[in-house]
Amino acid sequence: MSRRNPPVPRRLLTAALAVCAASALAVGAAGPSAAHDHDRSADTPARAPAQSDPGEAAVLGDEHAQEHAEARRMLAAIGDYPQTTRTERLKALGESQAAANQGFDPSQFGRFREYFPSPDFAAHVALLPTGKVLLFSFERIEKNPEKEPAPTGTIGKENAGRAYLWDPAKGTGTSAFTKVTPPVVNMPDGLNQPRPAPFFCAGHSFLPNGMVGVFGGNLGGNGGSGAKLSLVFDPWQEVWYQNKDMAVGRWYPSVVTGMDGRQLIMSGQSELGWGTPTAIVERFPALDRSVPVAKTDRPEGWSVGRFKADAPFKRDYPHLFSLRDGKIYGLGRGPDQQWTFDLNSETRSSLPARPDNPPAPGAMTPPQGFGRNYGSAVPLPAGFRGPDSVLVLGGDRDDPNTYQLVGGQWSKQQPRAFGRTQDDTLLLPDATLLTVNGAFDIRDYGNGGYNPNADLKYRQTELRDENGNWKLGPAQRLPRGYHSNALVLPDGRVMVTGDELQQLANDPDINDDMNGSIEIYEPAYLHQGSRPVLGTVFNPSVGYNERITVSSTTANDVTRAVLLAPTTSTHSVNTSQRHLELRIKSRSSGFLEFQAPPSAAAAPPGYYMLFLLNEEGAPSNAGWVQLKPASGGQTP
Ligand SMILES: [Cu+2]
Repeated sequence: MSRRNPPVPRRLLTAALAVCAASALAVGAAGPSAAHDHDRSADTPARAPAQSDPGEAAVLGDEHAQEHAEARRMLAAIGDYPQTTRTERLKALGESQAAANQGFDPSQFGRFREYFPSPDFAAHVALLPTGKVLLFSFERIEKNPEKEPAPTGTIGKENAGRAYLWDPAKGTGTSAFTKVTPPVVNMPDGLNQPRPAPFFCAGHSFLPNGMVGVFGGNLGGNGGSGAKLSLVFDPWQEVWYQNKDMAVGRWYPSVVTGMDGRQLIMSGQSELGWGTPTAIVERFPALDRSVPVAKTDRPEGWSVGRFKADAPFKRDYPHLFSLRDGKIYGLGRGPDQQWTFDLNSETRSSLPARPDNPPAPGAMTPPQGFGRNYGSAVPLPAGFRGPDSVLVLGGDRDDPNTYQLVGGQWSKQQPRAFGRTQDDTLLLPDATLLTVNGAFDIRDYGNGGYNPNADLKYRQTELRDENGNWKLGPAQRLPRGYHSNALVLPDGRVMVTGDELQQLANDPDINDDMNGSIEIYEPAYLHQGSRPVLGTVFNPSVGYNERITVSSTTANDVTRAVLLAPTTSTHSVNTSQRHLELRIKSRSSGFLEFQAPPSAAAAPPGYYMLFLLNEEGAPSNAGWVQLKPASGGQTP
């Protein structure tokens, strides 16, 4: 727990925050408050009350009439959100980013490089084993970022999904994106209005054949009610398959792939609406089928099965991980909802409560057991045999501490610079961690709800070294909070995307079909000089403990080889990512031989990126390796 090298990062922190305060103000001046003359008084406590209507007050009472008056004033104040505001705001963000990042040496902190339009808001992302990225979300019902843009409350055909593939090999223009519309479904909302499946706010993870199983979504209305949708995206054919509905609707569920290659689906608000999280646990595929292993194993019309134990999370989107002991760890947002699940006995056991900080004085106290907001959690790298611990980071805006669960015990670990929610923390190939994105609250960047003006600190990255110490890094261009995402690309760069509110507020052309944006971050390991070269992976599909042979023109410079699981994430929940070292078994000029992980508990079956690293920590471009299930699969 000792802090080994705090002076440098702390000084940079102070400098960066000084820049931050100034540029946050600059953004405000150039942004909506000037161009848009927009009264955010509803978010400012010390303001004159709106004038209530005496007639209304006589009927409704003073307090209720006052609420109506405030609502009318807010609506009148919102008005239009013109393109000039978006353009000026985005320009100001570029300027404040450049100013904030002047002092950051790329060889120590990495740097943000590219920023380009994307067709999708990308509330959900998945890095596919083809190297392409699946982005999906919803058709917007609103262009004004100060109103709710998602059709969460919409019943009928406007409640629809939308999906795209981005192929990084094709660059950053519109031709690098392909539309992959989800299956057209008729939702059980009584309206008989088929539309592309409203699979946003679902949960997802990978199947052993590289496909993405997506469960739940938005039925529409009741504050967020769950769809029973069960879908699979096939990255090889680039199509969606529809499977048999789940037993229960799920809005905001979590999904994790276990050592058996099956997906466990937990939590989510049921079809009855918000406030009805289901305790039912389901499994895909059901036990009457083998798991899909070959690229041609096509889950279509398959069933989910009921898992015997239940999972009574009081809130949605719990963190789920499969750790080295083969158990599923279910870490709820409430501190007292921490469990393990045994896949063989189908039972649930309790873990100690997480020692979260009590709410700060004056902070709004959430109801008992509600716990953290959305925020990141990561299974920490732990060598050849897979992760045996989880670090819970974000989700409490007042608490910068990080909490590690290892051996069934919680401990406080080194804090980050400040508390943030809606953040994403990635495992990088060199076993360091990167936090990007974040906000004060849901659709709140420090200046009130639905106000896109963001405190610059939430745009600032934070980096954790292998000893667990944190330092602040460069600032991203766009603030990204609720519905933000990030993932490591096979070339080692990091893709940052998501958050429809900010993407709407800063859209360079609101009338084209490019709803979103992507920003690319190059970690410091890409600024260390030459990189190892990975040639051919001779065993692209391999069993546990078997040998993986690769060619490399820099074989003698390779000091480390790692497997990094691809990310699929949403709402700061990323159950897939995982980092394993590989033992180097032999080395000859031009070739390297590694030992695959020992078991499916160490690394669940599926596709992994294989990176070679040199002494400076620079990674090669990744090759893909499929770890085959121990007991066969759908095809021998
Ligand atoms: Cu959502």
